[in-house]
Amino acid sequence: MQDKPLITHMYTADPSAKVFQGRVYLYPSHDRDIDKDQDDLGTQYEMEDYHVFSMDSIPGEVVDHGLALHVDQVPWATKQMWAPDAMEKDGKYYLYFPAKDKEDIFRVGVAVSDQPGGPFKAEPEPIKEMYSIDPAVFKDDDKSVYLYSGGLWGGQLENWRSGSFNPDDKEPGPEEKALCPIGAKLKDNMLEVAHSPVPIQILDEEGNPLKAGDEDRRYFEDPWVHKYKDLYYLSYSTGTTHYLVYATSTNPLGPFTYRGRILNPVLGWTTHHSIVEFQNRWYLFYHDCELSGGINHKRNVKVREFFYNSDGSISLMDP
Ligand code: FUB
Repeated sequence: MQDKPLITHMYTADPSAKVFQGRVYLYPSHDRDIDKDQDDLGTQYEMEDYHVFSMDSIPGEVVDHGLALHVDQVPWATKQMWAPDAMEKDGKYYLYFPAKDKEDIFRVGVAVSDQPGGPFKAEPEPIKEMYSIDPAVFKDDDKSVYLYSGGLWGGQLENWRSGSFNPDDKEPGPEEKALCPIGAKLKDNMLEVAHSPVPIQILDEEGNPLKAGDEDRRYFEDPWVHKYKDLYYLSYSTGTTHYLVYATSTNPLGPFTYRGRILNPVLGWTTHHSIVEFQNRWYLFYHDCELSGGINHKRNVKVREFFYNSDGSISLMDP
């Protein structure tokens, strides 16, 4: 049976799912219903605000909690409020989001609320040392929280190869080591990283780093970390080849070993997801462009239950 769009009164994408207060909360991008030419830098993704959604069961009614944060409420940001994620600590909720600053550089910001549905109040400055797009937050069993980010092309990950932002830094050549997402533990205040972000290495089955030319497997964007039976899973999008794939590790900051594909390409260029356990079942949230008939910047989120194999592997799904 084909999955159905979960939200139909607006376009939504990049669904980060988290369980708070017994409900599953969705933190998606809010795609705008505007006409735009497409380019490789993603200027068509001109989003300017976030709405948060929640459900008490899957399937179930999806509640729209209204405007959670608008770019005009973020002192340092100017445009492109792309894929966010959220985390709870001590009864407060933290929304992590990327946006371009006044110099057109993607930074990662954080905004705080007393409620998982918002509204959120943005910190005056972006998180120091974090950069690029697609922040994802993972809380380990010992309550340590890790923040990941990174996306190629419009996400500017390759522009940081020399250690600071340089628009002339390019992707590595096909035989060179692929670029990796970055990750860092957060301080207890949830507003700062506890150390400089490190590259999250992704290795092949022989222990060699994936190469940039290995486009079926190498990292492009959309990092997501979850834990299943003591193993950490890093899942991500391969971008140009449009797969969702995963790698596993015994450490939340890696190195991870590539394991396989999770989802075949969807209708639309981007593929972006999250994985969450809710009411003792595991779900994959993802998006496609069904509602718009395939317009890349007008997407809709979907959900699918999945099952682990006995060896902890995840079988390939078709959208
Ligand atoms: O929604 C804008 C961008 O498209 C996201 O940041 C990427 O992951 C891709 O889904």
